[in-house]
Amino acid sequence: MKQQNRNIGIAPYGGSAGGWGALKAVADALRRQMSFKQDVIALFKVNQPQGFDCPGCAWPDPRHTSSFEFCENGAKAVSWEATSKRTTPEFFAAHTVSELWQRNAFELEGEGRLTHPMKYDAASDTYQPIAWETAFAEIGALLRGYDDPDSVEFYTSGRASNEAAFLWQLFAREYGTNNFPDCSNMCHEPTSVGLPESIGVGKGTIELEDFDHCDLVLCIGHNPGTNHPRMLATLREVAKRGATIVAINPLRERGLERFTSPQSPIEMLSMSSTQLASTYYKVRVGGDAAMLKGVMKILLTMHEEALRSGAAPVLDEAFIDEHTEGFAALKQDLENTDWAHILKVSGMDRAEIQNIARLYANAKNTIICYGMGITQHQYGTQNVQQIANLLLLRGNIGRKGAGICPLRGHSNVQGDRTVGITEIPPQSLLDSIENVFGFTPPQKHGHGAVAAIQAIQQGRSQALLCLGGNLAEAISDPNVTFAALRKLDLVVHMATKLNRSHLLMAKHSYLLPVLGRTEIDQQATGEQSVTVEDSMSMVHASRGTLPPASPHLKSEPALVAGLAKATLPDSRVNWDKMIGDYNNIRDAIEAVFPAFENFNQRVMQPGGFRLRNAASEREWLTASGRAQFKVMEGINEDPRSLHCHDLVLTTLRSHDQYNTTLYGLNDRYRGVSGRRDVLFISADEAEKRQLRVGDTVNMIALDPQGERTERRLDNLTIVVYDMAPGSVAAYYPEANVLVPLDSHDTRSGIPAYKSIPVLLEPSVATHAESSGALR
Ligand SMILES: Nc1nc2c(c(=O)[nH]1)N[C@H]1C(S)=C(S)[C@@H](COP(=O)(O)OP(=O)(O)OC[C@H]3O[C@@H](n4cnc5c(=O)[nH]c(N)nc54)[C@H](O)[C@@H]3O)O[C@H]1N2
Ligand SMILES: Nc1nc2c(c(=O)[nH]1)N[C@H]1C(S)=C(S)[C@@H](COP(=O)(O)OP(=O)(O)OC[C@H]3O[C@@H](n4cnc5c(=O)[nH]c(N)nc54)[C@H](O)[C@@H]3O)O[C@H]1N2
Ligand SMILES: [Mo]
Repeated sequence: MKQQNRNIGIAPYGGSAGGWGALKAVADALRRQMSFKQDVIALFKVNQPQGFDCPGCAWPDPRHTSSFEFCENGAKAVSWEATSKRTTPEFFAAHTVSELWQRNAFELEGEGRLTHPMKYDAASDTYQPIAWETAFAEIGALLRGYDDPDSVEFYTSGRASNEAAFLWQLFAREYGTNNFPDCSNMCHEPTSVGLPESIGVGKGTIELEDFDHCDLVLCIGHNPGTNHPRMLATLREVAKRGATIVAINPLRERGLERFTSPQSPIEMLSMSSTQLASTYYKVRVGGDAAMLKGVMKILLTMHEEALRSGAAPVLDEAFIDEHTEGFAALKQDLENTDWAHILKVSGMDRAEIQNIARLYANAKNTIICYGMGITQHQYGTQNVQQIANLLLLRGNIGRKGAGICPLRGHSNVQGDRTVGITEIPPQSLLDSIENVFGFTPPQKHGHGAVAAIQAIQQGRSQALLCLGGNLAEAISDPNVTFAALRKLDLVVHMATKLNRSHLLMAKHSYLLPVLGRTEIDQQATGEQSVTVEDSMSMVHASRGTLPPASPHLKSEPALVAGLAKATLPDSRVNWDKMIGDYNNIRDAIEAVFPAFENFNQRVMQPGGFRLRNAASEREWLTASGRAQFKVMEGINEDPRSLHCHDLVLTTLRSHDQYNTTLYGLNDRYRGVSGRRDVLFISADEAEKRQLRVGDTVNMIALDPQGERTERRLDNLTIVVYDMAPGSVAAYYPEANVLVPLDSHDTRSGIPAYKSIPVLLEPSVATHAESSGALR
């Protein structure tokens, strides 16, 4: 059973996050992608008051950014977009779509920026150039030909600016549908659904400055060293101030432990680092609600003891009385939850949970940050609401230095929602659109991402228009999804680079190239800016500085307007006026959404402005006007975890990846290089199965009853990693084959990408003679 060299590229990483390794990675990325002159200009303008918003992540910029904020993965995102490589008509002529299908994501996007509008020709199995006007006319005619507007899906990925997204929803609603599948449905939908019920707004409540005033930051289920690297600078300040950071994550992530700031000459030259999290708790995958309930259960006990002994109360009773409802029900639920379950499902010791509760009880101001480790579960919405409960117990919402901080994904995913990308539009939005534009938008709720794929699969939807993204690869169940998309009548992709979604051919398929954030957007009245909203409700302008990758590109707003004009000859919207000067789009946004009062004026201030967030002022926009303690439904925890399948798989991003975009094959901080075919497992779990680093296994998905399914991922190489019991981890999107389309949160519809019960079997390569599961 000996292995030959299967452990190549696997070696523990001993350094801190950031530091020289990050600088080297940037230099490598730049060398591969762009010419020197461009990179200096482009990077210098990232997240500067006059520059463009970094397409990397939605972490906010310090107010009035004066110095260049270095970020490795931001630099990779910029250089990936500003590359000098091109995917031209000649390239498409030389390669059939079937041939391109054989390439991996890295190779497809690695060809560089799309340069011309293209249309698929089935006879030659190639994409061929088409004139913009012809493409618009053909797509418009097809869209006009469908009897039911609800058979068309309008997908949005979160890079679209406020201006593009606003026009997109206006076009779709005038066309007659609320079908808005978007990347948010796969990302922070549990936040958008759960938080309005709890605190009346579906967003985070803090501002960046709150980190200057907190005593405790709990980081649950997010990996900032990779996904929000600029957050490390904030955490570093928090740690240096002596405030406490606690990480709760099944995997030990270097970015939460130690950081060498490239901005600090001392740390760089002395090769030293700042310790971030003081304590690191390895919760079992899917065990967060159990852990949170355990913490709250202890707080209740501590509170009662304090009252008995005359010590200071642990819960903020005045806040609970004045501002909340549902405390009695929560208390009841916590009393009914037994410790055996909590410990089994969370995979933690009672002492660990007690320690978190103590830290929390002793902190005056607490911020809880969370990411996909919380949301992408069958019970994602309830997970989010348990976090809100914990904060409400000590009045930690709506005051300085305290609050909830969902780490948003794409750089404008939050803004897209704010300006109307939602399949469940509130009546106020529909009324506003009618008042401002004079057409009656559809009332019927539309499809989110999973529902859209299901509608396509069942033949109820026949057209899919994608404003960016890579829906087919991002969503669960690629086998079902790929087959479904190939049955479409019409597919239109608006994109910067070639990806797998573009190779799933419908009867009529168009691939239309767009300007990226980094590029100059020239319209009738001159160069235009767009706007974006970050994770903390700050809206600011973004203006590209580089010449467009090709003279044939259209900006996203102009492209959407072109489609709308060709589809809706009697449109009530003056599309040309909107496009001629984006100030007109912003005026329209302001007319529809009163929160954008004086939009054009306020967004020109350096750093932009903050959208009002009622919960941060303790105004609760819930039905009763109070914040709500929400009890988690059903039995106490995620019933799937409660079965306590031996192993639950979570799917992760590597350090060299932006969602489905692969910049490279390394995952530096987790000690993996040059490969992605790995499975992370703890030493104990590996030992139990007699597995060692470099062994290969096949992974089979189980159904909720624990029965084997047909879904499998073969020949994964074992990486023994410091992580929670009962948990394994593999990379997204490769592991999406293990997630059935109907495995999602019933409340928000988010696919359960991070709680997949699995079993391991020896792969033939390693254990030819043995069979049977490695339970
Ligand atoms: N460079 C880069 N930046 C990005 C992205 C990118 O791909 N690359 N993607 C962007 C997008 S769209 C998003 S949504 C964000 C994503 O940012 P994150 O939320 O950080 O995303 P993930 O990598 O999916 O994983 C999050 C963390 O959750 C942990 N985790 C997994 N399962 C569980 C669990 O059950 N419980 C707990 N407590 N933790 C768990 C994992 O170990 C991992 O550390 O980043 C954005 N920024
Ligand atoms: N298993 C598993 N699956 C997941 C996740 C997970 O953690 N695990 N995470 C989920 C999450 S959080 C998200 S957000 C989704 C991501 O889903 P998407 O947002 O659909 O996917 P991306 O990979 O970000 O899209 C990349 C493509 O966007 C296009 N693009 C890049 N920049 C621009 C631009 O400026 N304009 C336009 N028009 N196009 C552009 C390029 O063509 C590129 O190929 O995936 C989800 N899927
Ligand atoms: Mo995301």
